[in-house]
Amino acid sequence: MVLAGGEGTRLAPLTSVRAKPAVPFGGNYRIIDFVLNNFVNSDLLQIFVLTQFKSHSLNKHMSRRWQISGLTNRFIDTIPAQMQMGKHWYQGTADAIYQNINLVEGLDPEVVCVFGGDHIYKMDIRQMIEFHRGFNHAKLTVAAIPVPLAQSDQFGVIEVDADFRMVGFQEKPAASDAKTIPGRPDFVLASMGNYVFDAKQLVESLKADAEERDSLHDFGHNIIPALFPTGDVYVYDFSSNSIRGEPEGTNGYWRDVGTIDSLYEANMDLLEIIPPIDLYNRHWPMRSYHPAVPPAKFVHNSDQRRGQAIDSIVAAGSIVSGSSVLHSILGYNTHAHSHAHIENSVLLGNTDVGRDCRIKNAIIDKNVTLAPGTIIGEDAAMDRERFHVSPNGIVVIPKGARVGFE
Ligand code: ADQ
Ligand code: ADP
Repeated sequence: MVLAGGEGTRLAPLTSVRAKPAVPFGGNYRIIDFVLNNFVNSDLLQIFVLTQFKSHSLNKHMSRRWQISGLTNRFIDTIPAQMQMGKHWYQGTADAIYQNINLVEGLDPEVVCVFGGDHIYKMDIRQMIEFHRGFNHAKLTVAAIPVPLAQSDQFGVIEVDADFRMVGFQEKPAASDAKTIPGRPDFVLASMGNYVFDAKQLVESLKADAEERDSLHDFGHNIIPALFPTGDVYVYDFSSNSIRGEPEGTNGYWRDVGTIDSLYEANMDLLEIIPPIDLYNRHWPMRSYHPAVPPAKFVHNSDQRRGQAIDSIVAAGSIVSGSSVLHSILGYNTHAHSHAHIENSVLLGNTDVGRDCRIKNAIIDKNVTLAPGTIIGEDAAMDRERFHVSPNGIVVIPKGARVGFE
C-alpha cells in the first residue's frame, strides 16, 4: 500500500497544481517513481497506490507508465478516495488504509507493506521483510534512519533496545524533548514512514483505531504508539540495506523532500560526480514515464557561440543553443536560447528560456516562458516581490508562468 495522497503544503507552489508524489524530480522522474521502483525491483508486485489530493497528474503518470497487464496476480492499482466508510475523505494515513481494508482482506496476505509515496531513496524491500520475519511474533517493523536532532519535529522519533525492539516512540517531538541516539547526542533515530505489518495485526489495529473518537487516525500519532508497548514492534536499520551495483558509501541515502529546500538539495545531489543515488545502476532500473520526444541537442548559434551543459542533467526534447548550463537539471523539452546562462537550478520541463536570460538558484515549474533578458536569483528583494523564495533563497517560478512580458 503506497500512501500517495499527501497534500504537500510545504512544497507550494509546486503542489498547488499536483499531489506531492507527482512532483517532477531529477529531469525525468516524479517523486513517486522511487518507491514504485523499490517495490518492482524487489519483485513485490501487488501494489495499491492510494491517492487523494489533486490526483489528476499522478493518475495520468500511473496510467501512462505503471501498468502491469496480463499477469493474473500481479498488479499496480491506483485507488482514488472512494468514501467506502461514510461521507468523508481520508482522515489520516491510518484511515486511508482502513477505508481500503477490503483490498487487504481480499488478498489474505501474510504481511502488508505500508509505505510513503514521497521520499527519494532506494531500498530492497525484501531485506526489510526478511528482517521482520526473523522475529517470531513481530507485529510491525518500522524502517528507520538517523537524522539531525534539529529536524526531530518532522519525524517519528524512535528508541530501540539492543535487539532493535521499539521501546519508545514520539511523533514529531520538539528537539528539546526528543530522545537522541545513545552516544550520538546530535542525532535521533527517525521513522521513515515505511511499515511492514503482520496482516492480521494491521486489520485489528485499524479496526480498533476506527472506533476511537479522539484519534487522528494516523500511523505516527495513533497506531504505532498503541502497538509498540506490546513489545512486538521492531525497527529495521535502513543503513543495513544493500543493493547490488551501488557505489560504495551510498548506503542509507534517504531524503524526505517535503520542503522546497530539501527538494532542491536532493536534485543537486544527483549532480555529484558519484551521486549518493545512482540512476545508472543497471541492476536497479529506474523506470518512469518517457514522452515521445527527440534526444537532447546542444548546438552553436549563428554567431558561433557554444551551447553547452556541464555538471548537469538534461532530459530529452531539450535544445541548448548558444547558451550555457552549469550544475543544473533540465527537464523534458527545455529550450535555452542564445546567451542564456542557467546555473544551480532545476527546470521541471517545457520551459522556454529566452535569449540573454540569467537564471540562478531557481526551481522553475513546467510550462514556464521566460522573456529574453529575464534575470532570476541575483536580486533577492526583487525576486521576493514576484515569486516564492525559500528560506535558503531558492526562487520558485510557478507552473505556466510567463515572466518578463509586460
Ligand atoms: P509525515 O511526513 O508528516 O510523517 P504524513 O503527512 O503522515 O507524513 O504522510 C505520510 C505519507 O502518507 C506520505 O507519503 C503522504 O503523501 C501520504 N498521505 C498523507 N495523507 C494522506 C491521505 N489523506 N491519503 C493518502 N495518503 C496520504 C510520517 C510519519 C512519521 C515519519 C515520517 C517520515 O508519521 O513518523 O517520520 O512520515 O517522512
Ligand atoms: P504536471 O505539471 O504535474 O506534470 P501535467 O502537465 O501532466 O501535470 O498536467 C496534468 C493534467 O492536468 C493535464 O493533462 C491536463 O489534463 C490537466 N491540466 C493541466 N493544466 C490545465 C489547465 N490549465 N486547464 C485544464 N486542465 C489542465
